Amino acid sequence: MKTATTTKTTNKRLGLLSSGLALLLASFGASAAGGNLLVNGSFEDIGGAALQGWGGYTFGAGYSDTLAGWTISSGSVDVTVTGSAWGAAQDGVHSLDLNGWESGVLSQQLQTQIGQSYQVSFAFSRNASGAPDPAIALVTAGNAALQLSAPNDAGRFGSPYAMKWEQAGFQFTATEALTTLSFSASVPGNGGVYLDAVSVTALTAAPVPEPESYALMLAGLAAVGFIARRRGVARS
Ligand SMILES: [Ca+2]
Repeated sequence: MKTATTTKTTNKRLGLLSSGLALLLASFGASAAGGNLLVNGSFEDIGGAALQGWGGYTFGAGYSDTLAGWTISSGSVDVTVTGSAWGAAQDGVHSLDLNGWESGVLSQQLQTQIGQSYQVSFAFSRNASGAPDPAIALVTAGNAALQLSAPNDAGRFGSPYAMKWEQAGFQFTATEALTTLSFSASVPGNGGVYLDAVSVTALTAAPVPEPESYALMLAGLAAVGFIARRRGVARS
């Protein structure tokens, strides 16, 4: 009888202790989530955009179609389709020329955590049929920036119908609760830097836990302290 009672009490204590630890792990695990924070980073969602006469889709000021997740604050951008006469995507079937009918500025606002570091990654190429040499674009996020230069060298970026892609990226640390990732074409005309598979991911857990994490940690410690006290009382 006594043995059975003791076992039951111990299980209850272990249950309380493990639920406290589970809360602790859950609260810290949430801040280290590593998914892509961008919407439509691969430009696969073109909504109900109308196919243009040149064989792709144009988005921007003066065009009725909108590109899910993204803002085109200046000029226009083109989305081209693998299998058409324009472009061969690096991911999925769509990729984006930062120069639509003219140089474009493409951006997306992200919810970020101040002090948290993030990785920006993407594939880039160039419009091999018409872009200036080199095609140039500026990428910014928070206080970090990267200039992309895609020269028309010996097939490095392939042909208009079979583009070759290169990987690029950089890191930034958020200083605001909202951070804007922006791609700006730096060359005139209707051909420029191509983009695909854009992602932003959190690099590590935030260095400073949120207040609710502290609360959970204290609750966990209190539970441990309570169990220790109970054991002390039982022994004496
Ligand atoms: Ca794509």
